Amino acid sequence: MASFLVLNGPNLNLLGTRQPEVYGSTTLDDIEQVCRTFAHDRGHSIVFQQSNHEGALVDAIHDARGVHAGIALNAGAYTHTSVALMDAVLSSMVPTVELHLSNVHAREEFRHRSYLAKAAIGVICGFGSASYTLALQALMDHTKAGHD
Ligand code: CA2
Repeated sequence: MASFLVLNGPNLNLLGTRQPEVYGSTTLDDIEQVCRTFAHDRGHSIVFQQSNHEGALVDAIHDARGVHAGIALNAGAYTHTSVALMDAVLSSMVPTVELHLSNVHAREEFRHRSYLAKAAIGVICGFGSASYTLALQALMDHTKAGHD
């Protein structure tokens, strides 16, 4: 049994309440339930967190070392701006999958750049809330394959 951290960045607490045409009507609580069930059904557990603060996200990534087998990270807009989060993922050495609800490559140019992608084992985007379970599946496969 392994534990995985599902970490969410700024404004994702608003999911399901605004801009449903872009982000759908599923709330972050709904996504947490789906992730929890998905992990439990496969004999694993998750810790689910959200913060609007860059430093708190850095702390959560640091604290994951030695505790979680992997991180499913939707860093929201910090994906496109934050060298600090990239450095945190690199220094924690916890396998991390970058994920997004929307297909960032089909959106504005500024969303095409990701600092996190340099540090992540892979990137999943564009599948709505299913991006979360796809990211967890990728982390479980990675862990099972014997990577650290
Ligand atoms: O598609 C994703 O998951 C994003 O990470 C979402 C971020 C965006 O900045 C990234 O480029 C792609 C934005 C999250 C904002 O979520 C909201 C939810 C409801 C209403 C307003 C914003």
